[in-house]
This record gives sequence, structure tokens and C-alpha cells, in this order.
Amino acid sequence: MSTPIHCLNYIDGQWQPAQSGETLEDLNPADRREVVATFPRSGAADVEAAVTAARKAYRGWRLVSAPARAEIVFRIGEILRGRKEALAQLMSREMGKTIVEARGDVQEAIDCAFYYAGEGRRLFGQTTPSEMDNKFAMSVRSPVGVCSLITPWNFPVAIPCWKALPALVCGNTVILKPAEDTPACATALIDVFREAGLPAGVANLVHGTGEETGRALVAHPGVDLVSFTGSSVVGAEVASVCGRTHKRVCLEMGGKNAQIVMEDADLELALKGALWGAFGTTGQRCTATSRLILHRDIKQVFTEKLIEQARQLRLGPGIDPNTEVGPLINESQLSRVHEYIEIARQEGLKILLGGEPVRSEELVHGHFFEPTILDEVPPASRLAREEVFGPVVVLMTVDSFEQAVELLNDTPYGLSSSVYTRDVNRAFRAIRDIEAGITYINGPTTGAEVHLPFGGVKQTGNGHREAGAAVLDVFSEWKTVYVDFSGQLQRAQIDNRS
Ligand code: UN1
Repeated sequence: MSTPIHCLNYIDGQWQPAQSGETLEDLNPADRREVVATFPRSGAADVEAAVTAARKAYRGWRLVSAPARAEIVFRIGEILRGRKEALAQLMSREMGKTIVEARGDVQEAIDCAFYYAGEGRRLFGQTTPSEMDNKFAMSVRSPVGVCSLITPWNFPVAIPCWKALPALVCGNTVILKPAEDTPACATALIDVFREAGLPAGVANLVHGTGEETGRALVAHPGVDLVSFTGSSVVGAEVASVCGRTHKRVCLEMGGKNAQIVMEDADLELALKGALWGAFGTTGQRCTATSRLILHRDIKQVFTEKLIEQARQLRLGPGIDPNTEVGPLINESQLSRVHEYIEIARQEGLKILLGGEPVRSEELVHGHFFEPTILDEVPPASRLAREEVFGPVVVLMTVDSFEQAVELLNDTPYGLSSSVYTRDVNRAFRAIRDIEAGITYINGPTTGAEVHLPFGGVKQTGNGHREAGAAVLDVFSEWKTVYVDFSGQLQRAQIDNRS
């Protein structure tokens, strides 16, 4: 066991404790006896200081040219690349994901940095013809202001970068409030930002709980935009506070993602997709596969093989290179997953595999839960509708492609989706008819790439997209500019055309 990392807030270019002096502890999910880090229990006073710093820094940062801002973002990418292994090791220990997944998380952040560094030399606006003579019209992007970025623990380096890097390139200043379960990853990331040369106050870090720090960052009148990734319940609250205080808000929330497997699919491929979509990252991705919609003709053979392969998954600490499935993030998440299995039992659902926390001597001190497969789950079941965020997948049987798509859409969420078929007509119908922000054909529901839009419909989001060029519309305001070079007053909306 190593000594705990003492994380601090980073406000106006200074590392500092919470003004209250209080700290909180962050435990190793693979062994809760180990304190990985301590972090400041920040409150309204710390948020006040961060907002003041970010507002002050905004005055200068918005005037720095976008290519110059992007150059710092490029340097962030370079430093992250140099520190990839160290960050991945830290993440694996702090968050529990396997080391290969942790490397993938950091790589996603690196890709993000290089992508948005390129955006700094584009940030395209538009020129549009004016309806008048001798008049020029265009629309240009301008920054929004101070952005509160509230991020989850499941992608502790990638998601803060998804939000912060495009925000910075667009000329905003940011305050990052990372999840309480991953303060050390956030601290290491902000240290990279600092080293890359961001001026003081441009990127600030305020640790703490959602109740105290998060709430204050959403409600503060000095904040112009809130970007939040987390549960739909908290997201709805964030949205209502932002509505009342007139802030721009971008929400990325839950999913109940389904994979359809048709009778004509490449079954081995579909099987691998299901296995890793459902149990990769211990099911703790908002894109995780939590429903498998199987055509009746292949249901039995597919299910038998899935059980067989899921049974063989090696559970353990993420840091162990032999581990395939790590622990759940914390005790409350472990209880939550366990409660859902209790609900399944009460509903009379059949558990084909798993269903219990792991109680072996080596893993009993961690938050490990057995990969779990539930059979013939009716669409109205809570297990078919609610996001569990753990290694739990439900099976459903269908007789036709149309029925499969209908069932896939029968959910309050709409983030990711997947269809395995060799029929190109079905594939294109799926692309047209599935109600989700992301659809994979012959690939699992996870694995979105950072240069494409990411987000969902229905209760998953609020109409915005992250990642890709789409997120630039979140982090910038359109300004419409008219230049009249006629030397005369040209009055618009005076209709003298007969
Ligand atoms: C999330 O779980 O919140 O598509 C993000 C994926 C990852 C991102 C997931 N690139 O699975």
C-alpha cells in the first residue's frame, strides 16, 4: 500500500486547500482498506474564489487568438502522451478499470487534445450573402464565458478533456469539478494543463461533493455555462437550476443501450461485441450494453456461449495485467447493483449467471460483482428500463427485425445502440429507425471516437452533442455581423418591392 496522494484545489494558478481546511478520502475500489488520495472538501467560498479567478482570466483569454490558445492545447496533448503510462497506472488504482482500459482513457484524452488543437486553426464561421447591395454578412464564433465542468469518475481523464479542451480553444475559462471518486486523476490532469502554460485562472480545479461544490458551481451567477455528465436524476436538477438562472447547459446522462443480434449475424463477432459491451469497464460506461435483443433462431446457442465466455472473465484489481473485469467504483455502487438483482428476484426473473458480490478471500475487500446475465426480461421490468451501471445484462427474445427495433426504442434513454446483421437493407433501416444518438452496425455499443459527435436523445441528453466539431456549438455563441459598405442608410424590412 502506498501513501495517500494529497490533492489540492487549483485556483488562479495556485494550489490550495479548501478554505474550511477540511478534507475527504478517496478509497481504492479494488481494496477499500487503501486510501488512494485525500482531497479538499470545498464549499461556497472556494467556488466563489474560482469563479472570481475564471471571470478575471476570461477578460484576457478571450482575446488570445484561437490558434495561440490551441497551441497550448496541443502541448497538453504532448505532455499527456509523455505521461500516458503513469496516468493510466494512477487511474487503474484510483478508479479500478483495467490497465488497458486506463491507457485507452488517457489515449482518448490525447486524441482529443490533438483534434481540438487543429480546431483552433478552423473554428469556422460562415459568410452569407446579404439581401442588400453593398452589404456583407457573416457569422462568427465568440466564447460563452466561464464554464463549470462537472465530470464523472468512469472516464476520469478523457471526459474532463472532452469538455475542457474545446471550451478552452473557443476562448472560455473553466472550473473543473471532478467526481469525488477520482480526485487524483483530475489533479494530475490539471497539473498537465498548468505545465502546458495556461495563464492563471484560465483552468481551475475545485474538488468536493456534488451537494456542496457541485451545487454552488451550478447556481453561481458568475458562471455562464454548465456542462454536466452524470445521472439523469442529477442532470434534471442541474437543468432546472440553469433554467432559473439563465445559463447555457449541456447534459450527458444515462443510457439503456441495446445490442440486436439477428439470425443472419456473424455470431462469433456478435458474441464478442456483447461480452465486451456489457462487461468491459465493469459495465460502468454510459454506452455499456445493458440489453441484448436476440432473434429466436439464435437465442439458445448465443446465450449458452455468452454464459460460457462471461463465466471465464477474470475479475481482479485493474492494475493486475491479467484482470479483464475490475471492481465497481465504490460501496454504494456495489449496493445499488446488488439491489437491482434483488428487484430481479422479486420480479421472478431468471438469473443465468452471477447475481452476487464476489466474496473470495482475495477480492472481498474490493467492490467486485459477478458478471450477471438475466433471461427473458419483459420490457416493463425495471431491469429492462433503468440504468444499472454495472456488469448486468438482460436478454430479450424477438421474432422479427421490426420487433427488435421497436423493443430497442422502448426505453426512456437513447444514447448508443448496435445491430449485428449481414443484411445491408436491415442495417440501413436500423440507422434510420433507431432512436439513439449513436448506432453501430456490427460493432458493440461502446467505443465512440472523440472526433465524432457524442450524445443521445430522450432522457439521455438535452439536444446538445459533445465531442467532434458539434461541441463547438456548445462552447461558443454565434455572432452575426453585417458590414454595410454602401455609405448610405439601407433600411431592412422596408418592403418597396412590388
Ligand atoms: C461514458 O461512458 O460516459 O464510447 C463515455 C465509449 C467511450 C466514452 C464513454 N469512448 O464507450
